[in-house]
Amino acid sequence: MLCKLIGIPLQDGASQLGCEMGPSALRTAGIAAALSDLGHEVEDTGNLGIAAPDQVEHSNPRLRNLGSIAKWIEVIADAAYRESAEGMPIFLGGDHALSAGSVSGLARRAALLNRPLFVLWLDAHTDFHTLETTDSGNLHGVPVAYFTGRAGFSGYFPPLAQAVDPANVCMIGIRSVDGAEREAIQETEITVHDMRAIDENGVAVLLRGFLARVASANGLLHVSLDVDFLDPSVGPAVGTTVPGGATFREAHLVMEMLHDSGLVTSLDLVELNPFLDERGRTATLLVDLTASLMGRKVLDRPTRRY
Ligand code: 5AB
Ligand code: MN
Ligand code: MN
Ligand code: MN
Repeated sequence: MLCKLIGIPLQDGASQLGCEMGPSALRTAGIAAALSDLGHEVEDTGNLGIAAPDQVEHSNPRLRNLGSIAKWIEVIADAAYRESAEGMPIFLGGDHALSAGSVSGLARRAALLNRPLFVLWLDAHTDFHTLETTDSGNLHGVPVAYFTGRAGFSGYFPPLAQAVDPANVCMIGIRSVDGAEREAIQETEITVHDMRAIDENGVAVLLRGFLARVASANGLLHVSLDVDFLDPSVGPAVGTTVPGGATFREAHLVMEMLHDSGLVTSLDLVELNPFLDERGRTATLLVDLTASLMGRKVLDRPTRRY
C-alpha cells in the first residue's frame, strides 16, 4: 500500500496550545519507518499551511479562530481529495478541527467513485456542536456536525461537495457529551457506542457489526483517531483528558480488526499534544496503533519499555 503522510500543524481549534507540534512528534516517533518496515511504500507530502486568516465575526461571541479554521478546512479538504486519488492518506494532526477538512475532501472523492463514505470516530467526545451551540468556542468540537451537513455552517465554513450520511458514522469510546450535542445526535442515525457499551459487549462485537455494514455497502472507510479515545493512563498527551477510556489492548484490537477487514482507506491521527507527553510515549503509541492498523501482528511488536 502507498501511504501518503500529510502533516497538519493545526492548533487553532483547541484552547490549549501544542497540537501544532503533533506532526513533528509523529515523525520523530518513527511513523514512516514503522510503515515501510511493514512493506508499505511511504510518501511524506510535508506539512500543509494557510495564509494569514481574515477576522470573521459571528453571533456566538465565544467562537475562537473562526477565520483561521475556515481556511484550514479548505486547504485540508483539497489535499484530502487530491491525495486520495492514489494510495492511503494518513493525516498527522493537529487538532480535531482538521477532520472537517479531511472527511469533507474524502466524501468528495467517494462521490466521484460512486461509493459511500463511512466514518469510524474513535473519541471520548461526539464533536457534534454547531457554531451556535458550542460553549467553549473551540472548533475541534464541531467537525462531525459540519461533515454530516448540519445547518449553521454556511457562509462560515466551505460549502460541502458531499455530506456524509449520518447513518454511515459510527462512534466508539464516547464518554463526554455536552447537552446540546446529546439532544442533536439522538435525532440522527449516527451510531454512538459509549464506554459502557464497550464494557458490556467488548469492543470487538461493536466494531464487527459496523465493519459488516461497510463491507456490504462496498464503502470507503475513514478512521478518525482522537488521542482522548484512549484512557489518559496510556495516552496522556492530550489537552482534553477524560477518565475511563479505551485500554492499550482495546485500542490495538480495534486497529488489528480494522487491518483484517481490509476496508480502511484513510486515517486521521489527531489531538496529540507533544507538550503534554511523557518521554514521547503517546506519540509512540499512536505510531504503534497505526502499525497495527497497517498489518503489524502482536508478536511482531518491537520490545518497548513503557
Ligand atoms: B475533541 C467539548 N465538548 O465543545 C467542547 O477533543 C469538548 O476533538 C470538545 O473531541 C472536545 O469544548 C473536542 C467540551
Ligand atoms: Mn475529537
Ligand atoms: Mn475528544
Ligand atoms: Mn481533544
